[in-house]
Amino acid sequence: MKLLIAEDDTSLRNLLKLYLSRWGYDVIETRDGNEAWQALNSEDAPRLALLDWLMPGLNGVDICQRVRAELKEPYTYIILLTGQHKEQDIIAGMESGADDYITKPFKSNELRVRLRAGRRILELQDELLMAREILRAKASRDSLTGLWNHAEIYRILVDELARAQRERACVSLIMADLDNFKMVNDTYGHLVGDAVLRQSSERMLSLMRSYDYVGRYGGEEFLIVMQGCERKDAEGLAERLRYCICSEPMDTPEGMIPVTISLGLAMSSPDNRLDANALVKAADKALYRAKEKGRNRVEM
Ligand code: GH3
Ligand code: MG
Ligand code: MG
Ligand code: MG
Ligand code: MG
Repeated sequence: MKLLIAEDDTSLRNLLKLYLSRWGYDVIETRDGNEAWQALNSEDAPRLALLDWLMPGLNGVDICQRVRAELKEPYTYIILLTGQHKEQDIIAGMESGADDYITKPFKSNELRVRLRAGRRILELQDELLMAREILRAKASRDSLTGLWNHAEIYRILVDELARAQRERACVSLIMADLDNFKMVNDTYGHLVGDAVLRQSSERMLSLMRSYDYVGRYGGEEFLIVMQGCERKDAEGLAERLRYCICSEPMDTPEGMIPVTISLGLAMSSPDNRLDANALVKAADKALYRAKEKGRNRVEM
């Protein structure tokens, strides 16, 4: 693990380096506060720091304050190692944002275990950050299909519309809904219905370009957000989506089940800007027409 030392006293710095290297740390030496701050504020900075208080440039307490104010994540664990040993010094040092405080002359065994305690804190923080990442990723996905969920696909649509407006571009939206899906459930049961939903999602995903988005908007209803102005591109994709569902029956535990899908297409363009709500409504209307006209078709 990388560890930063900031110490202006050369012999003490060398002694520290000797110990720390022996304990397995990858030591970064700095001689003054400005150098130390730069190292802590760099790419891939050390997350464990052993700071002297009195040294040229920024002092150890200044650095603590600056780290806490400006470097939020990942956390930097700071130990002040200083000759200032009065009670009010310790209080001021800890209040500046230090995690621990050791007075000189230091005892090497004590330093070793205090550093180990710091590493434990950093490991816990890493676990928390990872858990938060996983939760975030999960919170935006539909658990059955792995597609973007209702809230996320709507958020994506809002973002894409804002971007399209800045870039004077278009956004196309497809609302798609499996046909007579209630009958699949009623005939084969809910689990088979779920299998059909998963397989339909997989097929649709396999057609998507990297910059298109497909989300599960409701039960058996999907939203597909596409960039681009070409009506025939959007219609082409909608038609391919329709075809990928009906071309082969779904493979389920209850056998092969034929399924079809209806799709409604709407577009927001520089000549006719729609907001997310209006665009969803327009796609929904088009979908309704596709249902009325007999299902398994695209309308716009
Ligand atoms: P239409 O062609 O007009 O869309 O008819 P439909 O039967 O597909 O539409 P309807 O709205 O009448 O029924 C939708 C069905 O989708 C009813 C509901 O039980 C089912 N459904 C919704 N979510 C899920 C799900 O997560 N799993 C399963 N298995 N079924 C679901
Ligand atoms: Mg000093
Ligand atoms: Mg319906
Ligand atoms: Mg349906
Ligand atoms: Mg529906």
